[in-house]
Amino acid sequence: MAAVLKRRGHQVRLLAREEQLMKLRMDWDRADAELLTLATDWRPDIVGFSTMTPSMPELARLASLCRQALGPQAMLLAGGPHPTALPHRTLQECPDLDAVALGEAEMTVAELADGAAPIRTPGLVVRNDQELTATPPRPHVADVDSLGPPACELLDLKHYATPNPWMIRWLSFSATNIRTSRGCTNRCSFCAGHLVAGAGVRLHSLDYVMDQIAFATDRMNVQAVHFEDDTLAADALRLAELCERMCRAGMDKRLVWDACLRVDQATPELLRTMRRAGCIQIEFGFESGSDAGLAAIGKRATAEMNRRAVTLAREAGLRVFADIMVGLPGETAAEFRRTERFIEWARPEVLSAARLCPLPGTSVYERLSDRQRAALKWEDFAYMNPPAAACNLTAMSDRKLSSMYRSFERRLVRPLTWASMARDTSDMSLRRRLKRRLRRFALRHPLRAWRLGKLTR
Ligand code: B12
Ligand code: SF4
Repeated sequence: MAAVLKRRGHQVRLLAREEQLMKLRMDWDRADAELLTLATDWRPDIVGFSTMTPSMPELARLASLCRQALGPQAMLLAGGPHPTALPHRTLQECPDLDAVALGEAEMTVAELADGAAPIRTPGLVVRNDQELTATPPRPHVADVDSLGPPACELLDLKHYATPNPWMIRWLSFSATNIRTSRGCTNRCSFCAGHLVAGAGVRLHSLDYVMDQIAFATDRMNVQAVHFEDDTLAADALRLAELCERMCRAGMDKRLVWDACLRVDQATPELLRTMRRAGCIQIEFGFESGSDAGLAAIGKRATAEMNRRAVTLAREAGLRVFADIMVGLPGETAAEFRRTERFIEWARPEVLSAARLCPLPGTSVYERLSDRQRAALKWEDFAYMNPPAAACNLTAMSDRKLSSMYRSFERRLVRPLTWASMARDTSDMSLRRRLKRRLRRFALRHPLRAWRLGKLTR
């Protein structure tokens, strides 16, 4: 959105709230003060908030702060998957917002910034006095290259290129993310990806992708790239061609990378080609080790296909990143145990296990009763907070599900994660950083270090 606005001659500032809070060591008051200073010094005509479900209460608070600072003239607008799913409710919960953009909004914000009246701009729900009015839907941008490269220059690139174990999970590389397509080949019942991307997959050209890779290596100087596509292998031939072009450009020697694949897309040839081009890890949305569980979420995969994908990835020399979803609709204790056995067998280098959250706009959400919907609290949609007991969709009691989930975390998720982190030999790995800190401590306080050593021996 920022890139499109800039190309049309508008001035844009980006405030990445997470980056800001990290830099301010989570001092929320200072972060708010910075936001207010930016708003009052710069006095934007439009303030846009990008939000996901857990940050909805925060959106209402920040919109109110901006309204107080900017008065009624500024247009306050929100977008993202959550407002797209529930535009009217978003406007009711955030009384300071003027409008909500639905779906992809590069062209919507561009037209608004050019001066179009909101009520005549497709892709919005607009607050009009006391009424909420939906404008006609906006079609998806067919040629995604036409939007241009992201306006990375608006971000503090050094901050993002600092080595960290989150981008290529549990390997501390300096890394950035690149998206080569929009959309997915499937529509799982818990996934909200289609709300913004729509049906099907739209691909960036390989020239565009290679330019992004060159930006990552030459301008950001990173060691690794995380391809952020829902699935990088939506078109297997194109992915093989991308790998070939990366090898020809010498990127296989300069970069390592990882990507998401669906298990049905894993073939020995494709995985080997990816490995040759510098791929080190594949993220698979296995979700469950049981056929019934996979069918319940419309995954279009089986437990056998999950096992086959693990075997093929290992044979190609790739690390396995397993996404697991616990609390699937109708899940029984026996099915949960099948998932545990699958993980015990696969022993993935990365295991991300989450409890299913009924995200607005997904078929899981649509199937909730009014009582269950009323029990939802948006802040509970973050990983750290378990969803409300009323939203337990399994065949187990909430107590049983919670205790099985806790034991799964204790027995498998944490040990596998610690083992993976301990194996990270990169320069910024947790182990090395800890050793460096201990060495520094021992140099400064030799007596205390000696005593500590005696105690821990
Ligand atoms: C990359 C990613 C992340 C990254 C970066 C997030 C980010 N800020 O972009 C990280 C890892 C941090 C992340 C975290 C989370 N994510 Co995430 N993530 C994604 C992913 C894979 C790609 C997002 C993307 O780049 N899309 C491509 C661009 C073009 O689309 P977009 O970002 O949606 O933006 C367009 C529109 O939404 C709209 N728009 C967006 N913002 C704004 C703002 C304004 C003013 C306007 C007008 C329009 C507008 O216009 C944009 C351009 O077309 C999506 C899956 C997907 N396919 O989208 C999930 C997804 C967005 N994530 C999801 C979730 C649930 C989460 C978490 C809540 C998980 C958790 N439980 O902790 C956290 C929340 C983090 C937070 N800060 O709130 C859900 C969102 C569902 C929802 N209802 O909110 C998705 C859809 C995946 C899913 N499970 O279905 N995520
Ligand atoms: S395969 Fe992955 S990205 Fe595609 S719909 Fe399912 S969960 Fe979403």
